[in-house]
Amino acid sequence: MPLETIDRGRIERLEILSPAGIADASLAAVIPAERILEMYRKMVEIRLFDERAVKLQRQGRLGTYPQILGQEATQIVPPLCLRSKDWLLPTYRGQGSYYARGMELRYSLLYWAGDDRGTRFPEENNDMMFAIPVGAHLTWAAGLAWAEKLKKQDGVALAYLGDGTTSKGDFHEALTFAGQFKLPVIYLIENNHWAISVPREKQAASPTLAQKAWGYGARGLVVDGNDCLAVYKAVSDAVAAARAGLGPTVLECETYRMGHHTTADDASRYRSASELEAWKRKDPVARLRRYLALQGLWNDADEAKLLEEAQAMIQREIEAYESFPAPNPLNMFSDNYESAPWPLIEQRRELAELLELKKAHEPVFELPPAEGRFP
Ligand SMILES: Cc1ncc(C[n+]2csc(CCOP(=O)(O)OP(=O)(O)O)c2C)c(N)n1
Repeated sequence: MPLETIDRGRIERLEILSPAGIADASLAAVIPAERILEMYRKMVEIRLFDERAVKLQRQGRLGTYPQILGQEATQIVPPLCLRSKDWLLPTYRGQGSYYARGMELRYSLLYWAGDDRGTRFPEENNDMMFAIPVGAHLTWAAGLAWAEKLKKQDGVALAYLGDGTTSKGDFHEALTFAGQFKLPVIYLIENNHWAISVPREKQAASPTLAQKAWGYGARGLVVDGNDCLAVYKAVSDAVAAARAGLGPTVLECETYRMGHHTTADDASRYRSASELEAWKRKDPVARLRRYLALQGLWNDADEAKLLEEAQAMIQREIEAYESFPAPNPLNMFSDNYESAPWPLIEQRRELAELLELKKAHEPVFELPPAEGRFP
């Protein structure tokens, strides 16, 4: 026969926990109850934080903020499968993943207030700064994973991206490299179904995004991204495969952005209310709570206590954020280069002069407002 089938390919999808909170016992049993409770607590905390952050933005106490409402499982769970020395490369919608790794929420607020002190990660972590340019960090993740391999270390790099970002050249460059060199890297797609106002269907003709992995010699899996147990299993397996030298994995986690793209967006202009309603029924937080209650691990009193403690913690973080002393504008020139190029040295000198002048003429002299803020 002249026509030979070389590979038929398979698309597999992992879901352990049904929206009603019933788990596939054989798969759920491998995750300790303490771990699942930790996921739940952190998801509730980040949801409350997210809600408060939007209010702060509306009150003019924060800059543009990208909500993660609905994506708590993909934010909180994957970092819990990593060691602190593994590399984490989030997108701008990543404050949950930093929080899961122990970053204090006051720094997330500082970041979204446009203050570079907002990138104060815990010392022991290999956390990279938010990637605001979509896709740029995907090749960095491949590079970090390559360095781990060259140094014969067993560190893994986990990079997040959105469904829209799979259309960027960087995604394909990174995967070509990662597949060819069998790198310990995981690309976790938060398929939240929208890239600002562009729907997933317009993003790629392939039925799934995970299957793109095969073309590069990587593994690909579709995961129910609102199912914490499935996300935990999929990421843990991908981490184990990476440490065992089996190369990269692409995980397409199906989830939904329930809020606006950022506080600068209005999703009601391009998205139907019925679509949102359908996804609300698959809410990752409520789903895990149902599971925990059915297992006898959680009740209303536990919930009330958690909410009270979380609100108090968030309030403390907001107060800490708002009592940071004003930043010194000259700091924007620090920590960028080992030896700065001359145009930056010039700009720093000019700004220092301007600040001196401002001090001398305080009430009548104001610096011009900053323009071109993200996005
Ligand atoms: C290189 C680059 N081009 C364009 C933008 C503007 N931009 C910001 S977010 C976004 C859409 C990203 O969608 P997706 O990858 O699905 O991520 P999501 O925000 O939905 O998680 C775009 C085009 C950018 N930040 N960087």
